[in-house]
Amino acid sequence: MKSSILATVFATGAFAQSGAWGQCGGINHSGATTCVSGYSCVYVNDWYSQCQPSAAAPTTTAKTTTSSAVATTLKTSTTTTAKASSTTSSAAAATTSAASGKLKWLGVNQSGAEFGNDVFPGTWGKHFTFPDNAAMQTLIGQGYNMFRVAFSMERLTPNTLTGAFDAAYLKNLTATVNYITNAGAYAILDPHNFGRFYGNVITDTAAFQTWWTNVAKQYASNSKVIFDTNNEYHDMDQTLVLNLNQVAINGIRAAGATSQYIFVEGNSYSGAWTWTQVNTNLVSLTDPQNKIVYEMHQYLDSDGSGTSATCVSSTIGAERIASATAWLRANGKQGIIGEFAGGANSVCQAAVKGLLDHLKANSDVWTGGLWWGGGPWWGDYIFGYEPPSGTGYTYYNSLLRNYTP
Ligand SMILES: *[C@@H]1O[C@H](CO)[C@@H](O)[C@H](O)[C@H]1NC(C)=O
Ligand SMILES: *[C@@H]1O[C@H](CO)[C@@H](O)[C@H](O)[C@H]1NC(C)=O
Ligand SMILES: CC(=O)N[C@H]1CO[C@H](CO)[C@@H](O)[C@@H]1O
Repeated sequence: MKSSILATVFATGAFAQSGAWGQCGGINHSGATTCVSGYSCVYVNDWYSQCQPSAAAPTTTAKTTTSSAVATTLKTSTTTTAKASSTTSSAAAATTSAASGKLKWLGVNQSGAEFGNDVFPGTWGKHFTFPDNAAMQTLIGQGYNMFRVAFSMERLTPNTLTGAFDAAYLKNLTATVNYITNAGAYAILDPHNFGRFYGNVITDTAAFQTWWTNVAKQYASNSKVIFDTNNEYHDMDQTLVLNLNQVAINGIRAAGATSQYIFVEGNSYSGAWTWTQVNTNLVSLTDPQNKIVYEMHQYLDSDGSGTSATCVSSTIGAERIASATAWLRANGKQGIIGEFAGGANSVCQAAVKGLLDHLKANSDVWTGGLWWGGGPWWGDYIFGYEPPSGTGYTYYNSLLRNYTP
């Protein structure tokens, strides 16, 4: 489904100059090879060249200033300055350069509380469960410092978006969150809802803002909680995705939760590889606390869906996120790969290593990544990361440990 979106976008550019962040070259690219005024065609990888702001444009200076301001809260500004000045020379160069930076976060998605999403409210222990504290403790012992806790909005607020909490579900969710943060790690609250409530796209932005105010009030005093506005918006109006993210930020800050990071997600399943074709309008999101992190997801199978253990190539990891790296840097933003994975085989292993090396080499804009996925009910799932015997954990832990903060 992602490839058809790409085909459409590329086809429309066939007889014109490519616009800002549009494709302008690459193997089999049949569209425009020149860019609109103020943008230059920059090689990203063999399959993809992109219209990026021209080096000498005055906007570059302004963007660098923004990036330094963001960096104050996240990273040293020296790293940012060095990286920012080389932005337009080549995003691909960073792919092959030494992975010298340091990730702020490396962690694992935790599934369970969102399972059984065809049965609401469902039964604890049958349709859904919560993450296993002992398994997370094992991962923390290995150096991981972040968990993304998936849950279902329908189970937390069963009646309406603005309605009361289910006290038992909230209690269990909060117990998981507190376990993680008391152990010194970060807990991401991930309403795993794809921008929908009981299957319907959320269009009532006022209600969504209230939902977030109510939820954030529960966690306002815990600075190790991170709010993720929603998992993987898809097939939605692009302005609606912008608005839902913005009212979530507004609602969270209105709750008095002012110390926490907020992860925003994009349309088209928040894919990093399509970000610059789909989600560029999200650049205008604002946060009075300046703690927005752009959460993108990236799988390495042919359609990017994360449903196959076969990776496209040993270099696909870095290639698929390179254009997002350039976008983050040019706009002075911070990002995280909130979901990534590969099958237990040597091609995927090289691709995952390439992705992590790219994150590290570009740690002025990338804060880290989260493997998909952990949780007690994955069984022999191809990407399962539950200690001690999960397929992904046994194959990838020795590699990922090299990247823990
Ligand atoms: C380019 O197009 C040709 C002919 O359609 C095809 O055989 C080839 O696989 C394509 N290459 C890539 C990299 O997509
Ligand atoms: C919460 O967890 C307890 C076990 O700790 C379980 O008995 C209960 O059913 C759970 N309730 C919900 C709604 O998750
Ligand atoms: C790639 C992948 O595993 N995606 C998962 C995202 O989360 C939902 C809900 O847990 C799963 O059904 C998907 O398989």
